[in-house]
Amino acid sequence: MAKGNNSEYKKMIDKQYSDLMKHCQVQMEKIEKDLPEPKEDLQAVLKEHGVSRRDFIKWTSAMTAALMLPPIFRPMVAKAAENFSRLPVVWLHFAECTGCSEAFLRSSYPNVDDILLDTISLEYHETLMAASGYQAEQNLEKAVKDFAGKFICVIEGALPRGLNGKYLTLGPKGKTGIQVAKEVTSKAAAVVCIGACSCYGNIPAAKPNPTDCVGISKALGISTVNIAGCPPNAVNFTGTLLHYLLFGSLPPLDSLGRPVWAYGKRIHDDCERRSHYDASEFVEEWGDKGALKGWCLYKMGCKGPYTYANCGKVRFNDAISWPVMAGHGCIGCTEPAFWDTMAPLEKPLDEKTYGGGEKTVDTIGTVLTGVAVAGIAVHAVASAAKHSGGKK
Ligand code: FSX
Ligand code: SF4
Ligand code: F3S
Repeated sequence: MAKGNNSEYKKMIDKQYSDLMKHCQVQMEKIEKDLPEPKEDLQAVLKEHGVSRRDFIKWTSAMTAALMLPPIFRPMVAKAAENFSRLPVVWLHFAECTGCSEAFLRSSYPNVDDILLDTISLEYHETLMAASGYQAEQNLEKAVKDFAGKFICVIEGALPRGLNGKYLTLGPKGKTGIQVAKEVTSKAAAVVCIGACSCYGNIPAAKPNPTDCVGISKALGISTVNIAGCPPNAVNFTGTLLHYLLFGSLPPLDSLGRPVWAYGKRIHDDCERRSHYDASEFVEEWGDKGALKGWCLYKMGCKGPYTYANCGKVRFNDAISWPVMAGHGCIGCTEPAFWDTMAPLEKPLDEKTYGGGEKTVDTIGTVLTGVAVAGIAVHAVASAAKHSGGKK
């Protein structure tokens, strides 16, 4: 590129970032005006858990990069984290195993993301609250009324549609899950689905699906942000809420409702065993010499080539490990209907359907990438006009 063009380009980028920064400052002032005072002093809570200022700064750098923002946004990310406990959250549970809440809340060595989740202003959460029966129902009604249009509705679990929704009833009045979900989501600022069950139906919807379970978006006909995974990674949830606090809007989503910053690439693209895949070095049997050497798990059924998520980058349990690092292939848990479409989980997919095993796996991946990218582009146009988790 000619020198003149270079400086024009730099000017354009600088202008874009300075506009984005101004937008971010306006949004954060608005949030400070509109939302209740922080319930917790984050710096004090971090200190209590032994997280140093240095660790927090390191975390803001990593989160800023993960959200695809330049380093000048680090102080804003830190400020958004300090505002985390201002955001009122109503957390609903439907058909699921509660593994998502468990995964988020039971960390023996909590990192900044876990601590942020601890400070969240939970106005209602069936697993954690002491109230039950009529009192619980009143708490829910009060939270929805007091924070109408301002709270984030987080949902775990699928909704059964069979028997007019009666496979799942809740509370002393015996409301169906569908009724409760409609009442609450219609008053929320945004709906965030946690886990593959609320996103796409998952295990409760696996064949033969006798209760006709589906994900929230499909059951209610609304747009949802889908933090996919069974269970998902806490980082992908905290990052999405931080984006909301920073910009007053949800992050761009792919065609399946997943935030692009977290689900924009395939497991296969960020995998530490990828060089072995490229060199055709495969584990052929559990515990063989390839397994000992950390070779590729494709022939043991790894579905990384068909799965979009950042597990290899952010890992789990304070970034200690992730499925492929632990020695088992990815089972595709961030993809819709993976129990049915990715089975058998420890064998490569049917070659007739998917066209010829590992030789063509990248062609399939490229085709799938093309579909997802087209979805992202369509969503970007739609979300520019809408920019919230409201009705379709
Ligand atoms: Fe589903 Fe979550 Fe898997 Fe379990 O709530 S995503 S079955 S880990 O618990 O919904
Ligand atoms: Fe990694 Fe699985 Fe891809 Fe092999 S097939 S490189 S183990 S993601
Ligand atoms: Fe799920 Fe595969 Fe990640 S199984 S946790 S998407 S590595």
